[in-house]
Amino acid sequence: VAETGIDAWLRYAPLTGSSVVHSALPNNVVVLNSSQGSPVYTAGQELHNGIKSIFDKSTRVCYSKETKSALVVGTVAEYEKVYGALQNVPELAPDGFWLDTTGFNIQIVGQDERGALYGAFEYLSMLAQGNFTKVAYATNPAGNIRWVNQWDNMDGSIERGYGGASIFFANGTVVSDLTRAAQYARLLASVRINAVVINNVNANSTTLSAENIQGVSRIADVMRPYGVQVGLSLDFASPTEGVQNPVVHNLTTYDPLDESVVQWWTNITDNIYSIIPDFAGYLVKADSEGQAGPLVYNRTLAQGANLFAKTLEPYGGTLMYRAFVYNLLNESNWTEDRAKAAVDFFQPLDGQFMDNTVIQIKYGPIDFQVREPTSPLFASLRETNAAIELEVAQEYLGQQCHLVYLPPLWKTVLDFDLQVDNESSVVRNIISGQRFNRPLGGSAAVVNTMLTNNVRLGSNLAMSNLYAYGRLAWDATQEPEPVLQDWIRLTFGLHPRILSTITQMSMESWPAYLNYSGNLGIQTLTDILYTHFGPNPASQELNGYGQWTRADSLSVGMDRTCSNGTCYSGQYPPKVYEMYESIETTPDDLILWFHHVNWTHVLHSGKTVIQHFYDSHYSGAATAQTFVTQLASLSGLIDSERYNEMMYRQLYQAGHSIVWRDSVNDYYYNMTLIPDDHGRVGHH
Ligand code: GCW
Repeated sequence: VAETGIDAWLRYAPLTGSSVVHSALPNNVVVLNSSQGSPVYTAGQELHNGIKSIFDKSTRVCYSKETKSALVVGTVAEYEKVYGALQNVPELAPDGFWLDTTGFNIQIVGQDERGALYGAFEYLSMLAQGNFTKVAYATNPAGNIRWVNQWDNMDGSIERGYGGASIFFANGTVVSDLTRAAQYARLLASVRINAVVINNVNANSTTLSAENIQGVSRIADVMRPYGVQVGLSLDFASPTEGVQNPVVHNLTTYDPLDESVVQWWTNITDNIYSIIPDFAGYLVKADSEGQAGPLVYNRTLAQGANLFAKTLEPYGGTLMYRAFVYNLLNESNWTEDRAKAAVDFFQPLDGQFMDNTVIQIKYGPIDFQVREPTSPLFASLRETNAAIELEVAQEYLGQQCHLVYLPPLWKTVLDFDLQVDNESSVVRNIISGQRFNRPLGGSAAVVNTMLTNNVRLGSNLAMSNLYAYGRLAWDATQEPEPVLQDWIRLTFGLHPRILSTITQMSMESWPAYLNYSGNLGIQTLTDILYTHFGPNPASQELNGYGQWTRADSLSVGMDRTCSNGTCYSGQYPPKVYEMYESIETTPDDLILWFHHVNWTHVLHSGKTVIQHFYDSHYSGAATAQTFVTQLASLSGLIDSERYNEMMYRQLYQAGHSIVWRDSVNDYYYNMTLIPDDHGRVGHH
């Protein structure tokens, strides 16, 4: 029982009434040319174990050609060596695979070993969902970067505190029991994530000690069988911080153009690759929120990035360099705007980054808010690789105490057309590398995996976000709802009431959270000074963080127009700029992001801004109340361990949504003294 649920969506629960299908499945699994511990070997084990678990059917796993009908898994090269040329298989990209269940043998063939493993997981996902249709198709990833970022600290804590204890680190070193790390890699591989950056972007140079690199190598060892590579976040100032590693000695500078600094990082990178030959690369947060960086030495961000990219290049390693760079600002200046920072810093450097470098861009220009416009930086880098940064960890979005299924939010950005040069420039086609013909690109997501205490991400329902993240990183054209429904069936079984209920709750959850937190593009209105949890609209103002709403008794919103404001709108290509510059064509849901208006301004919807606030806070909180009754309708259909954990959180969300509703409504009522048309606000 202690392990219940660690398998998350890989439970492979027994399917009842499937004996017909069971006997139609081959008795043999043929695993082509695999050594123990390789992804293809893992694929064979997964197929054997999954089929055993779903159908109670024992297959025989063998490692050479079978004359009897078999489930054959391997790479294209091995398959063709053993069985001859594959027919009708479209071109496969790295990590892509071909799945054909129509013939004498079931073919699961990867372009590489990782692709073969992904194909095995895909086939098992079909079987586990009771989907026995005959299929024959190839699938390739939309981007080669499909990474997750852990914000784990060396002391075992996780950035911002709510994520529980790290599964990688404790007391300054890598933990000795890496069972959880391996289980995590298995989950990630099943949704085709190919790398994990294991330490916080607010990095600590002690990660680079000889002892810790050995520890990182042990993590890489347990993840390798799943085709998941390991990467590290770097502290830019490491050369001056006394790193305990005989390959380097302490310097008095970390200037990226200083020869001794270049040598320092070269030694570190060489050392890492000598121990971890398939190391993924580095992630760097520099010159941001107190982190050191090249600007300290008047060097450009590109010069800072290239310092690392050069050392990685001989090994095929990737540098992810974060665009999250901004300065504290002065609120009394009407035209200062943190939202402009990323383009201001990075656009002038377009073309100066090396080809193994990817600029990792948060989806919106501020910081993982409940709704933001698409970061204009995606339109500004044409000669530089780009990836989107999402956040599974729900930092500002209820921290997994609230159900918020995030893909509908992510899709507002992934599907947004930036119309660069008046040509279709949808974000998902920019990050895939397709739009600007870039060699690298993709997605990264911040994940606070808490695989301890028998609860993942601290919440069973929150796991849908990790699952869907992987699915969308592979193919962002997919819709949030069918992806969610795969997850529901894999996690909770095939009962139709479970499917419809959890679908409805999840699909209603982001709009509900949006409604009872920050509407109309005003941002989340959560506390931004301390906890990033719970309502605190006042915290947006009177500080340099630049998340201002500029609310007063008469009016609200950031004027980001070029005609009268910060001219953030001017960072978009012409068509998008025109839409946001004009109040007439700005959609209601971003009106306060782009315009400063009276509280009595009438929206396209016909409501005033203040009445929209009052109403949506009531309707959002009302929806959250229904999550309790919806979930209650599943009592007895889900094991009590998971049901109780979910109900505990839904009761919390129901109560906390009312706290949100009343805090925000009262705050603005007290500020404006404008009565609610329905008489609910301001009378208690
Ligand atoms: O939102 C902010 C968080 C920081 C985080 C930072 C970042 C890792 O408050 O905790 O630091 O974003 O993304 O770098």
